[in-house]
Amino acid sequence: MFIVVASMIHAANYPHFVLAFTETTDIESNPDYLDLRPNDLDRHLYLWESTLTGTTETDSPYEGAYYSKYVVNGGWCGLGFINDQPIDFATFAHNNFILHFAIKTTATCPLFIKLESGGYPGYGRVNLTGKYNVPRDGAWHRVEIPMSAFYASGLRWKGNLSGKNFFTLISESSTSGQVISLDAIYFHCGTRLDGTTYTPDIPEEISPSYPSYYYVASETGLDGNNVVDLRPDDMTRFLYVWENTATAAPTTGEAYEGGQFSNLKTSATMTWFGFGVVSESPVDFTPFTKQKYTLQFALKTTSLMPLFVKLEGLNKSSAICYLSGEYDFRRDGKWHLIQIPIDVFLNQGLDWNGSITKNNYFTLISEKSEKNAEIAFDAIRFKAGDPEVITEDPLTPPEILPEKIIVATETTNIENDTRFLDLRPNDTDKFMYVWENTATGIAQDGPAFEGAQSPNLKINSTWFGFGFTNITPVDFSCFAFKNYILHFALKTTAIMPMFVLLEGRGEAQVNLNGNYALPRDGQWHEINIPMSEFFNQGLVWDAPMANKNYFSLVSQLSVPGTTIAFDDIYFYQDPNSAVKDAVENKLQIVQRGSKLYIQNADNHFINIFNLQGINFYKGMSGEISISGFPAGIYIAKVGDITKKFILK
Ligand SMILES: [Ca+2]
Ligand SMILES: [Ca+2]
Ligand SMILES: [Ca+2]
Repeated sequence: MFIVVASMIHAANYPHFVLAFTETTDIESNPDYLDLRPNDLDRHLYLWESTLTGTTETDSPYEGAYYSKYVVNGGWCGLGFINDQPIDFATFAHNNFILHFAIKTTATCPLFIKLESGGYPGYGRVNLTGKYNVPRDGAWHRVEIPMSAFYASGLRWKGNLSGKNFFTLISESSTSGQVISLDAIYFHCGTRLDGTTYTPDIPEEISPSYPSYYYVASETGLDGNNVVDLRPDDMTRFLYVWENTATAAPTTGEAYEGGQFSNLKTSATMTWFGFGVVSESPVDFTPFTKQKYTLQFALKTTSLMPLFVKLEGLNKSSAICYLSGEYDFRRDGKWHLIQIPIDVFLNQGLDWNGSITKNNYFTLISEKSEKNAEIAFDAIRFKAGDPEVITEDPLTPPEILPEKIIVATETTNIENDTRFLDLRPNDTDKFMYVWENTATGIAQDGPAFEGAQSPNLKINSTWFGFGFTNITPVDFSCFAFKNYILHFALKTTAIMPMFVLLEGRGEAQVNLNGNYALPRDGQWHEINIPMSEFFNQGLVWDAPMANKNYFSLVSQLSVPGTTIAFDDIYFYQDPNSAVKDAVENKLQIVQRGSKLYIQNADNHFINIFNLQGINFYKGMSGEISISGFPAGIYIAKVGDITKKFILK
């Protein structure tokens, strides 16, 4: 077994401090620091819509010689730190960061921290409740929030980020004249700027004095020692489907556990759906704050709708976990067990330190639901201890891995040519469309970039977008087995921000600035974006998909009357990594009997593939059962580190 203190191990070559508001000096060209402090050039502090007034004060700052004092105007108020130009946030994928800030206030309003990213939902949010309950006593208090709390609530910080707030403090109900002071806002990986060490909450060892299971939906295990029955009984405990957003649907196929499961069909008209489980009589939840627990539940669906779990607690606290990123599951109509450590919720400020009454202790929600979609659930429980090691059925590679996936080209004679996957509009089941008449097709102006034709659009409004979508499912799993690059050409004189939006399971957007900027000179320009830019933000393309934009271009601030032409949109195989790279390095892999132990100091996601690219394991635990692995050569991928190993 490898025992490592995560906070002591840092990935080399990536910054260990990310600064938003500190007085740190002499860090120019020091690779340990990523300096995001406002510079009045491309990084700014915004006080939103004059909802508060800021001054710099020098009386007893928390850090250095000064701090910022904000007087709120009442009601909704907020401030944010934002970057205009792309900044590489890869360090957040390699290091376990902790957000640090100091706050001093007597304001009694609820407060939360929101960090932004691209894609959906596009942010993560942590309330200053529960373990982050700041005494409103007018003295300085340090708040430290593990980034995992923001990731679970939807934040994706992996690659390039621009035009997003990397720190905000918000209240939705402040009282005019109240004062909030801030200082020392930065991110660290265990060692603070002042050299002191952050100590994470270490839960106690599993104790028989605390329940081993809390069952929310189960037919088995109830006769165990010291288990708690939280199943709906229609007397004191209830399962509610909210506002008829779904109805019970017939159950077909095997249950995940026991002989029964539940199946819901989402409404034919509504665009959200949710259900919750609640108790009308008090249930002691304090054990959740004393030792480790893991929320486990099984889901089965083919719907691509985004889903999250929300848990509610005392003092109006709540926390959510998106079933994407680390907690993503395949939408293949088969059962998948989802496992979420309770820390993920407590670290968002969920307050379960007491008896819970009328708070939903389990909910499953989609705020962008698909209509008439079925979702089955079973075996909802809280289990003492860490997640179990589970081996998922491998993802099957498609029979054909195309070299090129074409969206808008004039390529001919490719029928039955397996090197191509043709996603061009055909007026049958694949379409290109402009959103809400935000632009109109006009005559081509000058030569095409490729072939003879290039569509030309005249923009009608202050935002515009166009996209390509299919109504008959197309298998996108080639994207899980090969590295592709998105290629397209644009021609415009319009000075407007633009981003490419791709949808699937999850979605992602890449701004056309920085490496992907194009001159607005009325000439053709090619843009190449590696698909990793999108996948880093939580987009998953590994299954058949329909009704999703596999290419769209959007501007949220466009200029009516201007034109934009596009051409030659396709995805091509990255020539530098036709087969996903396997680089040998120091990663420690040890086999003992039927188990494999992989060093995973930074709590990265571990994937194990065979040389055909079939995934044999996916999870956080470095202790992996290999009894089901055939002998052969495998590739372990831990974060961005890969290593080949042989099982005999
Ligand atoms: Ca200061
Ligand atoms: Ca069952
Ligand atoms: Ca063309």
